[in-house]
Amino acid sequence: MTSSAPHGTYDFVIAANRLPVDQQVQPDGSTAWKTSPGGLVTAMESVMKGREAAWVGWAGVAGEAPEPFDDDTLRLHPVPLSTEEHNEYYEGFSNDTLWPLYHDVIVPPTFHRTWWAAYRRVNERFAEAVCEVAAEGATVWIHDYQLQLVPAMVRDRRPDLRIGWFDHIPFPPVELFAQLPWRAQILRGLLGADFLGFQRADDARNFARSCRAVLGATAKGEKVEWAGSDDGRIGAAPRTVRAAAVPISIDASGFRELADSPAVRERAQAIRASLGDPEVVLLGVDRLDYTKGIRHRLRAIGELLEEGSIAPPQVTFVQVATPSRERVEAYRMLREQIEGTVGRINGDFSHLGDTAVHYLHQSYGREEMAALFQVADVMLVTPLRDGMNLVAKEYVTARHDGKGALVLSEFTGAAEEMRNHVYLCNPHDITGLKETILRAINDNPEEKERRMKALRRRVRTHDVQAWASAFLSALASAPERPTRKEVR
Ligand code: ADQ
Repeated sequence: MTSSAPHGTYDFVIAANRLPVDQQVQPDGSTAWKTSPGGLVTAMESVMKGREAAWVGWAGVAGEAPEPFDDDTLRLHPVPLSTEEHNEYYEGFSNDTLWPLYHDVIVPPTFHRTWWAAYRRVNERFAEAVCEVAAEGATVWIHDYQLQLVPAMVRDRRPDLRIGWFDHIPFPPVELFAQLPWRAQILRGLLGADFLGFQRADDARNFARSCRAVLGATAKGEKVEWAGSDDGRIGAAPRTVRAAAVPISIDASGFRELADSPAVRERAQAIRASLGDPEVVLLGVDRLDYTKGIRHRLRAIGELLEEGSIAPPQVTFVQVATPSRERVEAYRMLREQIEGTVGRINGDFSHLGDTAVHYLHQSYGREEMAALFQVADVMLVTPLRDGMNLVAKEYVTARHDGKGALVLSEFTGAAEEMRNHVYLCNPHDITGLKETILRAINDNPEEKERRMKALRRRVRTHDVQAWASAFLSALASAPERPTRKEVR
């Protein structure tokens, strides 16, 4: 198929809000790019081998974008965002409209027409950049909720491309999604893809049901068919797409190797000693986000301390809360609430030298995270809603000693895969959560090891490399399912 837009030379193009690099200031004052470590980068490395690949994304600095440049074998193509666009498209529409709406409206979403206008404009810019770098017939993989209009915007310009989109966060039930004033435009934007990947089958079904209810599309099994529209707006052409679950994972072998290193083992011992060698360490590690259920967790911990079911120095709780989206009001309020609660708990239940809750509002390197996981006798992953939750998968991968126990919320994508071997909880049920935490502490060691072994096997065999190739096989054969042979 031919089209009029100019073509690039890259046969594999990734589009994500952020480029996988950060600008760093060198000691001499000059700046250099440093690859940001992360599962997505590792996953992409595994599928980019032997391909001419480009990554389109924002470089993380508002204002003029740097010229496209090469990082090893990957072409990086920065998309500029002004400060105002960053405020309206990213912090506004992405993080204060879509994020709360897609996470069960835990806080109310904010709807502003100016934010929507910025979202559309920035999505358009991403689409133009994708078309500029993509070769004839290239495969394009678009990531996440910040770029939901890009699939149709790219297809309108370049029908020769094979377009996939992956949703890292939940897709809400239509009863909530329908609140969005721009719901039809978002669905039309997404239907520009050939394949839409979700964390859970329920997310894919929510999407299909929304297409039916909002656009009048038909949905049979994993296929969504839309007759199109003659209004000439973005994404007007008839479409048949496939929407299905492809749960994301972590670079299990890389993380296992790191966690198994002598340096990390030593660090884990040092951390345990610095906590006063407690009998039981409870750990939570989350971005400081209202979706992660940190307030509910603290409530449960506070009550357990009050009842005397747990007490320092024998039992201590470490909560790492990674700084996040600090310019969005809901996040500022959450931080105040959490820090107030931690202060009250420690005021009531800590003694000199024995802290009930260790609260760390900081970011750490991978080694430190792996060491912390090894110290955690019980890991508390209790979000109110979470697309997947990679911390759960990292925790079990770090436990090369086969010990530890994972308390996991049923409202995470991870629970779909891990529910049979975790200590499953409903974080809204504080009494139930307390019981589950105590069960995870007190269960017999053989039972814990049996569970941990099964969890470790699951993550080892379903790692991020397997995720990326499953996604690409699904994309290549969409709207049909790939045959067994096609799944690499
Ligand atoms: P997040 O909401 O960011 O991701 P999660 O999946 O848990 O949630 O990933 C967090 C990552 O950050 C983990 O790799 C973790 O180790 C790391 N991290 C957390 N705290 C840290 C700290 N203090 N220092 C250093 N690293 C820290 C979104 C969705 C999830 C989905 C992922 C991937 O919200 O549901 O699982 O994308 O699709």
